[in-house]
Amino acid sequence: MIKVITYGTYDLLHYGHIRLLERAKALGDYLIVGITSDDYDKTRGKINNQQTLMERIAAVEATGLADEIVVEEYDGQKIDDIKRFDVDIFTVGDDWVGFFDYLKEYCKVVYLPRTEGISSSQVRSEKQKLRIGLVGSAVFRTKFINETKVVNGVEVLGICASEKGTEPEVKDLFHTSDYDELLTKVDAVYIISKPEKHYIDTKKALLAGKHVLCESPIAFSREEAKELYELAESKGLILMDAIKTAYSTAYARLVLLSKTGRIGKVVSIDSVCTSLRDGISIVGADLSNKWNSMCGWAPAALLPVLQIMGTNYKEKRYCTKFLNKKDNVDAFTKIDFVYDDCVATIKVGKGVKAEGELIIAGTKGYIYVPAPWWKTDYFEIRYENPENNRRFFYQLDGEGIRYEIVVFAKSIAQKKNGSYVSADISESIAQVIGDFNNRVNLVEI
Ligand code: C2G
Repeated sequence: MIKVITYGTYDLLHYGHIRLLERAKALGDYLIVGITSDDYDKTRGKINNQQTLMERIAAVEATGLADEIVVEEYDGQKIDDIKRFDVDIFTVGDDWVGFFDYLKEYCKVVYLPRTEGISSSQVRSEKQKLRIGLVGSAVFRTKFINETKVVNGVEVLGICASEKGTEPEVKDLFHTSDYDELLTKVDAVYIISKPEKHYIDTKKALLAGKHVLCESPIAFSREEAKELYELAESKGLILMDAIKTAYSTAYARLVLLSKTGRIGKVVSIDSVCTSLRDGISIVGADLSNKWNSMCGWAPAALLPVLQIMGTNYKEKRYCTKFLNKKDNVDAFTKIDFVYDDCVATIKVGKGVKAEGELIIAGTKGYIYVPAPWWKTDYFEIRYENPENNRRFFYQLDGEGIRYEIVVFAKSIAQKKNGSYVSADISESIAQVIGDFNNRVNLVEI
């Protein structure tokens, strides 16, 4: 019996895939089809899959061409599979010609002509592109625009700069200072205006029927944030709080791990986020276009606390060192949270530098995420006995921003909010910022 193996993603299975499978099957008597896992595709830079692994498997199964299906999860697995299944022929489309010659050591390698004129990207892009407008200061603009370029089905159409930016104008985009004009031309906006404008900018976009991805905090009080989510819901629109850290696979996995009991019961979280590069502590710095430490860092620093311990803390206390109290510019803020059976501390600073690590302490061990933890691809679980320690690595591209854009676009397409930052957490963040602004339980140092 001649055994043939072939691999692919098979997203939105089309005629090109089916023809490939038919010819692969015809090369022998038994066809094994390897289908890439979602995680493996992420590491290969394929982040746009419209279908989950299970949906892709079901589609290949339905062709009736595969005698056996395996999931491809890691680089080098093809060698393992070929040996394991005693495969005679490996085959794949000739868009890969030469790439898999290393398999010739293990079996025959056949590159089949690719079917012209059809591809998953084409099927995806036949749907109308999501047109996004950017609103506000220029700080994150270039990064965001570059990240949209690697996501299928979205395009940045224009920019509304109501505040002066520090970066050169981005070419080929339409620029306006009139927000209403921008809103008439796009399907969705990404809001990066100054934090005090987030609420009003978001509300305006929602009232105009546009989907919103807004940098955190989306408002300065829980009530305002809640109002925005309710407004979005009532109009069938997607509102997402943009915290890129939530979309780092390593971060998402460590949050899940913390809930499985691997480190016992979580008792304490220390989350530190600082940076000096904004220069807000330089004497004479123009603070008009800068975010304070709380708005710049607290949403990210709070994320693990609220996602792991929940939003029902009993008490919180702020200690702040102000640079300029009148304009609410803090050089450093430390917040202590007390829950029924656990505690957390976050430290944020743009005028103070500290090690940006995250430590989640439990009764059996702790999770350690080295600096800068908010854009991490790596963490460890550490125990009393170091022999039991475990290390975890998950590829992170574009600091999580591209995955965030993918989720935003998918949520809009499927009319279902898939944000990794729930409304409850987003509202809680707005409250923590609001209470700071109102000096609730705040000690100045
Ligand atoms: N294909 C084809 N004609 C097309 C499109 C795809 O013959 N118009 C073939 C590809 O060459 C591949 C298979 O269909 O052999 C599956 O394609 P994809 O789902 O795009 O998978 P791919 O990214 O090519 O992954 O480990 C995975 C493999 O490297 C292939």
